[in-house]
Amino acid sequence: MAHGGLAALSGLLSGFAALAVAELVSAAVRPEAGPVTAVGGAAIDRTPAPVKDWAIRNFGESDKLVLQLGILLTLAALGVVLGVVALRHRRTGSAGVLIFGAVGAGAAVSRPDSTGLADGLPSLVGAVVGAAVLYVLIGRLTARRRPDASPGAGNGWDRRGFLIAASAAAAVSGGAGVLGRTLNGGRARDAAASRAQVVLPPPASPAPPVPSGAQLRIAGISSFTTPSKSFYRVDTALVVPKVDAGSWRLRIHGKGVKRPATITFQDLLDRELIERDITLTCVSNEVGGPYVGNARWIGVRLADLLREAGVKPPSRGGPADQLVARSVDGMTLGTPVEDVMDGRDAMLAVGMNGEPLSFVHGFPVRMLVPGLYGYVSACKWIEDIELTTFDDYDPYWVKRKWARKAPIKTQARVDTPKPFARPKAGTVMVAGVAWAQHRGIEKVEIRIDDGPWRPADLAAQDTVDTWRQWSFPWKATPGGHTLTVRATDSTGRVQTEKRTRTIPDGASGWHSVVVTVD
Ligand SMILES: Nc1nc2c(c(=O)[nH]1)N[C@H]1C(S)=C(S)[C@@H](COP(=O)(O)O)O[C@H]1N2
Ligand SMILES: [Mo]
Repeated sequence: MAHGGLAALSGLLSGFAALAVAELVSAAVRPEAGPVTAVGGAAIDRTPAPVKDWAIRNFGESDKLVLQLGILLTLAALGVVLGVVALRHRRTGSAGVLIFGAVGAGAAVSRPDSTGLADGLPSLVGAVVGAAVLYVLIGRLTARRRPDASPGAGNGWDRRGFLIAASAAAAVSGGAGVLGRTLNGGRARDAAASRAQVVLPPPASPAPPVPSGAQLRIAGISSFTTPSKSFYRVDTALVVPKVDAGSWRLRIHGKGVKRPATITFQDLLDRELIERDITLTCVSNEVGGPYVGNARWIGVRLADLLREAGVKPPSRGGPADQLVARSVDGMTLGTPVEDVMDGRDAMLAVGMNGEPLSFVHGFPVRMLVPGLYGYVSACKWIEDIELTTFDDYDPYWVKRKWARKAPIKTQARVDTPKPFARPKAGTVMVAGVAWAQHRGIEKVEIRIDDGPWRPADLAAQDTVDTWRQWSFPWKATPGGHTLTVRATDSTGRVQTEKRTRTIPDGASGWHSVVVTVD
């Protein structure tokens, strides 16, 4: 191999050593303080909303995997470049490694969930080791052959010395990386064990059974209750937080809190639990999009906890109009105190579809407020509730130009037929779901091409906080057709035709599907 190639390999090995050592050190500090997680998190926070939307649209829920791969590929490319640079300027190459380590450390220390300067250690120690590896390897590559060198030595360089050093660097880094991974996995294993031990008590206030007529028997329609495994996931967490329920605490404090409280997971289970069907929707959901799901949640009424802490809603003279929920990964979400305390089933959920929350959906505890988009209400991995005002504090998404308040907009979606389907002429079942959480769906209408609006058949309504299925037996005639749907909520308001983007407060407009009837 030419020297240039070996120098590039040295750069790669240097990067590998840096990451592996960082992984090991992060086990002693915090797994989230590792450079890839920290830089990735910082990148997510700085990504402009349109790019984020684009990433979600193109990569869906693999967006985080794509980002991590991107970071690793970038680091590999940088390693190659630094290796080649080091061949001519040995110190500069190593200094480059140190500079990237400093960038990683800076990112780690400034993460919202950072615990201080210690979070910079994984990147720094990793970079020092990476820089040393590069320095030594390039030293072997550029060393002069000693006069008594064996015939196996290359043209003027210490081939044997290089091979030994390179193999040693690879082996030791590999070992450090595996050990770091294993140690970092320990916390996750404790959290998984704590989840396995959770037994959800029966709710004091069970949800009424889902009416049998709420689920239509039509192929291709969304199931009324979304199985937890296929429930959409939207969050900024590169690494899913693994929280041990045994050491979990929730603090309630802030403006107008007469009796600040710290609550354990067991405290929650010991209280009266409510069970409710609630349809959750993401503000990033496009018209017709997939980021909506309905589950049966079990948890504690949030308003009760707030009242016990002495909190009053603004309408009764309370000084705080915004509740800021904070998660273990530093996310902040702001919810109107009035909405949480107006009698709706706002809850701290501990269970989803009959099981403890899964890690991706917020174990051990998350917030839910029927009627509000997730980004202003549904804090996962919650650990802190602060009563404040909208004037005093802007949470994460509001800092990024999303609206302070965001009730869910009325929407209807055609689930079947799918876009560009080719159904046969005759009766074709058009069906889907409509939602207007906390108001309820009163009517759904269908329009074929430019024809008149005709009422769809509504499935039974579960509650006003859930979506509602609908269907329409369409006498399909051959040719291309556009099927458009719109809903009316129970206040009598018809879903607006006006198309808006998702930012700042949710997409509006009618969903339509184009099909060709054979
Ligand atoms: N900690 C945390 N909670 C969060 C988020 C997040 O990024 N971090 N995203 C919110 C958004 S935008 C939505 S739509 C819901 C999605 O919840 P799900 O992933 O369980 O469907 O979680 C909310 N809670
Ligand atoms: Mo969301």
